[in-house]
Amino acid sequence: KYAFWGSQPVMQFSDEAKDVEDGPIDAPKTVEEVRKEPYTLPSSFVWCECNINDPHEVQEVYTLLHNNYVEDDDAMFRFNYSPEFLQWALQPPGYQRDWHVGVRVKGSNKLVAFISGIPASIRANGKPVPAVEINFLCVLKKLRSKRLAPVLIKEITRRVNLRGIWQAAYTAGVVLPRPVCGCRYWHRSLNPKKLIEVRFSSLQPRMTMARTIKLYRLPASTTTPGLRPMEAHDTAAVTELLNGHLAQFKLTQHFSEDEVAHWFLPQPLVVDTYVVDSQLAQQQQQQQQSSEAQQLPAGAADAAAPSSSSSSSNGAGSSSSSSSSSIVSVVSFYTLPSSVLGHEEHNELRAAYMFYTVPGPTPLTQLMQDALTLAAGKGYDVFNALDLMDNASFLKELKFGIGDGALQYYLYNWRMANTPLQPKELGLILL
Ligand code: NHW
Ligand code: EN5
Repeated sequence: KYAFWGSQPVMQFSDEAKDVEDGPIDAPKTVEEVRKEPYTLPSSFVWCECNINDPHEVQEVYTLLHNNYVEDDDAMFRFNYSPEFLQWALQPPGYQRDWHVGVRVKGSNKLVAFISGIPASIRANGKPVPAVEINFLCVLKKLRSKRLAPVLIKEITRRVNLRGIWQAAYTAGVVLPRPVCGCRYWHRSLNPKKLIEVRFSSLQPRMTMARTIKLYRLPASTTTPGLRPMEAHDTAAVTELLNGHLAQFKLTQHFSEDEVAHWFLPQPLVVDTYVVDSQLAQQQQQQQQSSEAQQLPAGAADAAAPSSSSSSSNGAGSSSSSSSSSIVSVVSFYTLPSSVLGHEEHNELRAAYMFYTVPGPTPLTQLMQDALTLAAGKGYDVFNALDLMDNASFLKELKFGIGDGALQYYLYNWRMANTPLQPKELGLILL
């Protein structure tokens, strides 16, 4: 068992929690010592670099994943990352083209396998660990169980090591040596009728369809005053809020401003980020009060309206940051549809996945209720979240139900004391 992973610099199940200290597993190496030649593939295949900016090449990666990527345990749904999403996911600041690794068939040139890495500043127990995040490992179904995956993993390791990076973070649905944390997926129905039709969920005993639809109905509009889409000029404020919030978690990521702009500025059908702008909240409150005042008999209006001279602009904003920004909270989600396999009527499930969220002074449950409202309004069928960070505090109240899938978190060439972590100690989200 684990012929490959047993030979890699990863924590092993045999490692005892008590004698583990944080740090690298392999003896430190230099770039000069890294193997210069690519690993050998079976003779009918060749390595390639996938140029994700080229519309044809991103389509090839899209098609490989569309037909061969991750499915649920019953093979009813398969992740269907869009080409636009792949371009976003694979090209953050500092991305390397040679970390978008493909395998093609000699002669036909067909793309049959893929693996990718992107740079990320990981923090483990407060210590910065320069790392890559590995994702989108995929081998064509017809080529499974031929030990191609270990070759892909060794080759991307070599290419990452050639740039002086020695650690990686990755997630998987399967258990390998050795998870740093195990999380569960939770699901919030937005379109219960469709979810039941495609058998993503089932009608609960003693529930009718009509009662189920009513149970999951969301308001037409959000409730948090000052909630609006993030804009480019919010980047510095969001960076400060996000890094400040994430610092409490034992395993997390640290974001530069450029990275925040990349990962959070809204892109339709890729990523959605909303901020709570306390200044806007105050304006909205004043507008509401003055419109309420107009409903009153003449003369009463002056008494009801707040004195507009007291616009000490940064009122509520003072609660969190030293800067002069009025941004106090952040909530975000990304779009990852799944193909519905073998269904007559429906072929796609529209899913939103909770991304990073900073509650600030806004109750997290309220912020997430607004995220659900926004996602429902945009036509998503389901909103998914993991039980990490503070999510356990809202999942049940907001009518999320636990899924049948788990997500394991891993580190390559880094040991962490006192692992596995509890999900609430984990502050890292991979796509
Ligand atoms: S997790 C999603 C992975 N992709 C899929 O599940 C798609 C559908 N499945 C496939 O395409 C997110 C194939 O089944 C794959 C395995 C390609 C998964 N991670 O070639 P063989 C990510 O992308 C081990 C790691 O015969 P196969 C994260 C397995 O335990 N290892 O299998 C990726 C066995 O090793 P063992 C996995 O089914 C992180 C060996 O592969 C794995 O034809 C990668 C068998 O290979 C998985 N998800 O292909 C690690 N699934 O020891 C990055 C199976 O048990 C490490 N295996 O004998 C860091 C690198 C960078 C370091 C930089 C310093
Ligand atoms: C790399 N970034 O298993 C990630 N999904 O629960 C790679 N289940 O959607 C690793 N089986 O529970 C990803 N419905 C690992 C996850 C792979 C995909 C996966 C699970 C996560 C999932 C659904 C459908 C199950 C279909 C049958 C599920 C129940 C939802 C229900 C809603 C109403 C309230 C109760 C729960």
